[in-house]
Amino acid sequence: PHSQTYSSRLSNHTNPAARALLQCIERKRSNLCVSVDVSTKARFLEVVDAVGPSVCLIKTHMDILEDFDADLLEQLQALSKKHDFLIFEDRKFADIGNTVVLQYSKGTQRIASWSHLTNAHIVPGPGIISGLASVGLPLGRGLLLLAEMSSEGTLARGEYTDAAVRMARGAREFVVGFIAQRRLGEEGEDWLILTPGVQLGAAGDTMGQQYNTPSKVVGEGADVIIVGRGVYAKGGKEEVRAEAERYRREGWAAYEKRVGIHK
Ligand code: UP6
Repeated sequence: PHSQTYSSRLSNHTNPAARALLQCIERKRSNLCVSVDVSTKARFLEVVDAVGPSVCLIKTHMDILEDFDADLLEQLQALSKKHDFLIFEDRKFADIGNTVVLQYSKGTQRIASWSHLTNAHIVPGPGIISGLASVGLPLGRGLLLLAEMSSEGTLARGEYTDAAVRMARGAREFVVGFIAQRRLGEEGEDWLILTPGVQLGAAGDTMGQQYNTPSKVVGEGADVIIVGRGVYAKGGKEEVRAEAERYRREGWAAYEKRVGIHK
């Protein structure tokens, strides 16, 4: 998959969310996911509307919103249709199967009802995947496993990362790929690699986050670059829009270089 185009990889995927993501990436010439980590509904919708044209995916942490309500979800879904992007709730599930079933399908957020992709830590073992799959598969959702993290001192490395890949192999129809810093899996396997810790012009923050550039991570195997503060911290709607477009262009150029598309 490393040197294959997004469209040629479509035939490697049966999961509806993975397929929709690959198709959206090609259609919009965007491998950019913006992580909208803001705490008010008004700012959230402003940022999503501003970056919408430039992204294939919007990543949320819905539990950050102080004024979360059903209308916010409706408006997010309307923007996803207007701008043509998918939604990824970065829930990082980490509990036993029975509990994650409830967290994924119920509560105030009912994540499974609106989020095309979500993710999980592998710490509990494969039961977490069976639990989430029991809710998500019938709805056509997809799951990413956290195989690596961007933060300094992460324990998700080496043998842990290998275990994540093995666990994914046991649930291929639902697990579509990984949150990781580089391409994972063997030749002949096709996992979607989504990579956070991406920013132009900053090495990290004061709490352990570590940044790489779009070109670095795409070169290492990222299929989707995840950018948060690099995009939305810039200020007003126009600056945020321009910044998203800058990351989209950078990410796409790095992809064309990786697969050998020369213009
Ligand atoms: N995220 C990471 N690193 C990981 C996994 N997830 O940063 O290994 C998430 C964070 C945040 C976003 O929870 O929502 O990606 C990164 O935001 P930033 O670009 O503002 O640092």
